[in-house]
Amino acid sequence: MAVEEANASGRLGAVKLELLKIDDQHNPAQAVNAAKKLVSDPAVLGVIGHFNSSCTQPASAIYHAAGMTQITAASTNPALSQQGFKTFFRVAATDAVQGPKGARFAAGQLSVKKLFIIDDKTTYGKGLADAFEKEARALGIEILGHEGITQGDKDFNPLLTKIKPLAPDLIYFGGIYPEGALLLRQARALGITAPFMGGDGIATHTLVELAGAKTAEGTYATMVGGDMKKVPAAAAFVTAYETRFGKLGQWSAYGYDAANILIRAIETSAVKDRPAVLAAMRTIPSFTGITGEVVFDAVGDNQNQFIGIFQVKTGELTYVGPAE
Ligand code: ABU
Repeated sequence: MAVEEANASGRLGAVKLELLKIDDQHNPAQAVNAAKKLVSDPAVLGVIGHFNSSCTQPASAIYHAAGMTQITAASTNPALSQQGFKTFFRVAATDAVQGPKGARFAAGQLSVKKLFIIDDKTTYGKGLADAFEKEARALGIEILGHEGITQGDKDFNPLLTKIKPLAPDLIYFGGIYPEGALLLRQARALGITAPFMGGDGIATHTLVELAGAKTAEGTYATMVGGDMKKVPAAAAFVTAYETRFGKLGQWSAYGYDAANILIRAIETSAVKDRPAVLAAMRTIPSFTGITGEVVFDAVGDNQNQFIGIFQVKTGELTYVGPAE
């Protein structure tokens, strides 16, 4: 939508932007292949991506070597911006903020005293779960256990059977919605009634679709943003998006803002080349997007580190409020 709007506006003169789409299949090796393919084409001026932190990490080294601007809308592992890559930018908040804020919500609003942590052993999932655990411990929550699962696995019954007699007040999951939905379904089938919570990896209506509305009911998730449907500046985008693609994805507005920032840099560079686009990125002190004010710091992170709390209520992922 951002590319189409830029082309329709004529703001790039006679130039028409072309959007190339590559799927890294949430596989780090495929992400490297995708990155190599993109940098090999001199017409490619920048990248919006990747989604998974475990894909962004190896791909970002390739973009850095090629001097190509990369803006991720969703990869939240804090180490990504600590690699010394001046080509790296992100509009989402990081898990160094998301994890502790989730723990504070669990201790405060949910009065959790003991919990069990599961992560998917990925750069994102383990990083988020570790950040959550550190703050939870500091707040006096008893950690009954912290175990890893493997992405793609389907049977979590052995782990859940071990968790059940521990009777946690909460099960926290650092991971993504496919495994999150399976964990929920299998936990409820075993009679585990403890509330379930995770980060932005499960903060999507797809979790509800995969787990089933009844099973997902009550699940909490932090999200690197708030309720886009209540943001006046996002109203036109939300309506146009949902008319065209269906339900708004949790990261859709972040992808739109990331694309518009890159387009602004391309415009500022007079559509010259990668070094000019990268230099133009540094001249954008702040960008008023539909997700709010995007202000990049020296390492490419957005200084706006807003985290929202969501909960599945009557089958809908519903905004609860800002996380403190
Ligand atoms: N931030 C959630 C999903 C993407 C990632 O960071 O791996």
